[in-house]
Amino acid sequence: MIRAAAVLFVVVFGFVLGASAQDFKAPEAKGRVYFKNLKNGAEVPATFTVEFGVDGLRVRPAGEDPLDHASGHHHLIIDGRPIPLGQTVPTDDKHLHFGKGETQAQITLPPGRHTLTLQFADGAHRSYGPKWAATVRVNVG
Ligand SMILES: [Cu+2]
Repeated sequence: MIRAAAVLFVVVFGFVLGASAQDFKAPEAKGRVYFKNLKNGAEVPATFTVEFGVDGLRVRPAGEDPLDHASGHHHLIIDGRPIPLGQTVPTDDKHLHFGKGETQAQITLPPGRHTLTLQFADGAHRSYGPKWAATVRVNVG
């Protein structure tokens, strides 16, 4: 049993390591990501729902196949910038991953002006770059 677990660990870990930089490819599809329910300059309450849209790529849970670059998952970046192509999206309170394939989220922001950036990335969280990002300014009342 222990041996089986060790073998499984090597296989899984090796697969994750195997999906390294040289395997990264930008999507060939044409399309875009966009905020479905927010326009630039939108006035929003402190807690609000953000709906994520993508055309041209499929939404797929993270980790299923990091080499499938016809799919990926959404990330929401608060008061930041798009992540350069191929770079891993950080995980912190300003970089939210929606690795279950979520297409919307409820977030809470402090009052004032903020930017929200939607960033699409592959199953290993490697960014598809500014071409697959969208940014809106919001004003939290
Ligand atoms: Cu991610």
